[in-house]
Amino acid sequence: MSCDKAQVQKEIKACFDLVDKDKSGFIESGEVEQVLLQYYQQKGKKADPAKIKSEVAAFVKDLDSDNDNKVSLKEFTDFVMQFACS
Ligand SMILES: [Ca+2]
Ligand SMILES: [Ca+2]
Repeated sequence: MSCDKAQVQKEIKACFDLVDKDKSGFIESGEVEQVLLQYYQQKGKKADPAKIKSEVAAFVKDLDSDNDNKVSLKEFTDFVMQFACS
């Protein structure tokens, strides 16, 4: 797979904007929970809100390098880039 960084960054931004429903410029844990709940609903699976909450908390903790409990576009991009261009 080729790695066009500009293209990957564009896709990351589009994905970020999709999750950042309130357009605050940050992904908050509540927004990720909404996305996961919607995903489970679409798949017709029963979602366990407590399980989702703990999964999202772990996910945000992983990405949140400055510990403000939300994920900036830069944190999100840095994280995805590790996998996208290796
Ligand atoms: Ca937000
Ligand atoms: Ca952060």
